[in-house]
Amino acid sequence: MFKPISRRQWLQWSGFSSASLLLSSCDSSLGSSEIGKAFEPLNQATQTLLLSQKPVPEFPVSAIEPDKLLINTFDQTPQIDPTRYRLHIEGEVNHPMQLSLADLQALPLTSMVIQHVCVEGWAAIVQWGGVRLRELLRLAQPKPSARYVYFKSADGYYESWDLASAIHPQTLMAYQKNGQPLSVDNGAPLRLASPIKLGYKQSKWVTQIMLTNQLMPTKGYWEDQGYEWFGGL
Ligand SMILES: Nc1nc2c(c(=O)[nH]1)N[C@H]1C(S)=C(S)[C@@H](COP(=O)(O)O)O[C@H]1N2
Ligand SMILES: [Mo]
Repeated sequence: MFKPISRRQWLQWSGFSSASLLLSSCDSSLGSSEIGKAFEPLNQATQTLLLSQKPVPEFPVSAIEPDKLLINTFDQTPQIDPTRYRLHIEGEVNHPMQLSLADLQALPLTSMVIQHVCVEGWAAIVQWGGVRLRELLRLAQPKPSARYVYFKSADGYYESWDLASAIHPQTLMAYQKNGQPLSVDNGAPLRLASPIKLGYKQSKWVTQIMLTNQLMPTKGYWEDQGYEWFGGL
């Protein structure tokens, strides 16, 4: 059942090789033709998954709890120069990409007020603003073989999600919190935010999104120490 990952896949994921980036015709800025692809469907299997997704009810802006979101970082806040920042999208996609912050901010902005729940015993109602991960994947065009989405962060954190949760309409790559630019401690320039997963699934400082056809032996920073993988809410 479980197939060991290929060397190439592992190298891509662990970031020891940039060969995949060099081989792909990716550009650091989105041309108008790339933007046009945002209106193309995802692949057929993924498109079918979309039909099964119900939005989670959101809270009014008045319910935001600005002091309740605690900074929770396993190690140290990484240093990222926002002008040099690139989000890499690769793996089982037809169009590997590198997106700058300007590229991301040129895409449709979605805002939502949801509850963030940390298994350490706290929760906070937060407003997140950003681009739907679904839109980014639409640009990258997942191959039919894509089933999982790995997120790599600048502090060494890593996570993996099932594809259905990744393309949920309320799964965002956020760059705003409570109507302001995201603070560095909260994951700037870009973090995951979604009302369907526990706090530890919501990677901060995401630099790489890699689609895979299987779950690898390393599933997530906390999962590899015993936390449950799906982490659903
Ligand atoms: N890169 C990275 N992302 C991370 C973490 C981390 O240590 N590193 N901690 C996770 C946990 S356990 C929680 S509860 C939330 C906390 O987000 P916050 O610090 O913005 O409140 O981030 C999640 N994402
Ligand atoms: Mo957490």
